[in-house]
Amino acid sequence: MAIANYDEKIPNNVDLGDDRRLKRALESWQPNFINWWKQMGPTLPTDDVYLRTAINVGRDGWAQFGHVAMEEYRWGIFLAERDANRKVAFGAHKGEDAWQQVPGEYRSDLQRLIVIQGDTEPASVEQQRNLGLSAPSLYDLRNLFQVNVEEGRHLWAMVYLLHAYFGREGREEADELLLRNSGSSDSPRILGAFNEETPDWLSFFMFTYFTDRDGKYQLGTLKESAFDPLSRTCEFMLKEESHHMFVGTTGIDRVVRRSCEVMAEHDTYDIAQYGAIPLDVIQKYLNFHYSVSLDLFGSEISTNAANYFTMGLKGRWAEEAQNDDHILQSTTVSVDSLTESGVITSKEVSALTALNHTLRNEYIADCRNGVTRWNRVLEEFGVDFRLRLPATSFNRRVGIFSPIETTPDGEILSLDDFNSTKERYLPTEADKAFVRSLMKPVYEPGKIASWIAPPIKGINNQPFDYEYVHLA
Ligand code: BYC
Ligand code: FE
Ligand code: FE
Repeated sequence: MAIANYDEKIPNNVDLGDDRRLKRALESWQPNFINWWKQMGPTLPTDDVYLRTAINVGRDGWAQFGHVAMEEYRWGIFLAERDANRKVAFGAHKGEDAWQQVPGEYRSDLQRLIVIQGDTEPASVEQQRNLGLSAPSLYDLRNLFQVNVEEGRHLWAMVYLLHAYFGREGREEADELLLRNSGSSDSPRILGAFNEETPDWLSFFMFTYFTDRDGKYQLGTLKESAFDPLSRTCEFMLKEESHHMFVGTTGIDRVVRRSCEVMAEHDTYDIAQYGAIPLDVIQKYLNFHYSVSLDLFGSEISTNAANYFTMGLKGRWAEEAQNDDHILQSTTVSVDSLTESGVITSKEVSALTALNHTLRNEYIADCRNGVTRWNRVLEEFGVDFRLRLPATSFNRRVGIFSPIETTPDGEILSLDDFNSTKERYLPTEADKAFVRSLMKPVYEPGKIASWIAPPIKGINNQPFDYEYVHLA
């Protein structure tokens, strides 16, 4: 197992020291990254944070914990170990050796996928930059910063590929990744969800639950890529990703739990007055974040997706576990569709063009697990309310449902009816202002804000009242 080399300016397990040109190119990108981090990264000044840093790519002991100044975090390049016998598992090149270089004919498509993936990583750091100012506890503050530094490392992962395999164009794209900004009117981030705001911690937990989970599924498909360096880098990113989703799952769990406690204490659903978040507001936030995350899967029927698969660039979730020919030229599946008169139905299409839809279904099934878990908290407290995922047709901007509006139950509404009732389904300005009003920072070790329950345990066996962050 290659141990990461930490003597280098850029920690890595890719023998960067042996490639002077590449090393120099990345070292000249590095100050731009640091500059971006200072301009667009976390705004709360800190001395140090109890962070996990990747040190090894194996199963055990891959990370080490310690207090570090965030600007000195060792963002590095780590690829999962190479399997010299790896074969392409799907598409037209199925059975051939995995590629160590980029085939010329696929260069621009592959570069595009890597740029889109890379663009989301710094976008999320930008979206979350002000959250440190209102953290509910030092434990949560530390988790936010952990997510932020790792998303920064995921940007490094994509920039490494662009620099190492895509020549001058790749280097230009790497520069551009630091120039687009979330929510910017003249140079926004590429995908819709990454230009939305994450102005409060309820949004942050929803984002890490629903949007980071799109990351899990997209990285899972890129991990199958015939282009081996992409596959290996995604495999390692997925390891870090599970903590991001843990933050989301447990974050929402703790919000729901606290709301239940306050409801039980005062025997009412009307808990805003007691500084807790009403369940219907939580549901509206869920509706929003889930629907914009569904948009990240692209159109249900996509020739891009079919081509990526056939070319071998992007596989399916758990490709090798799929029980078919892995070529899909003659397979059909049923996908959602709309009739001419706008009625929701389904139709049979080629499995190849439906790959976005198929992946989205895997994602939806995974999302249900969180909802089930949060509903167990409601059950535990004897509360009748249940959280649920809205219909796939609800609040969509991408894909077949984008021309219509529906209720969360999937009932079609006219645009007027939707606009006049949407305050029941989506966070209103008043809801957002209320949630923001609760976001008072709590920086004392062991203390927690009124609207969220403490975690069951701390990070890396430290207690909840550990000094996870030292403020400047
Ligand atoms: N917003 O055939 P279509 C993560 C574009 S998250 C704006 O429907 P396709 C993370 C599309 O580009 C994971 N534009 O879709 C999470 C195309 O444009 P062109 C990110 C959109 O191509 C939290 C056109 O519409 N990784 O890691 O099959 C924190 C028609 O495209 C959107 C990836 O997404 C949208 N939502 O699929 C931090 C993986 N959707 O080519 C990080 C790489 C579509 O006509 N990307 N368009 O100009 C992909 O695999 C695909 O590009 C997509 C779209 C799945 C995104
Ligand atoms: Fe990421
Ligand atoms: Fe993430």
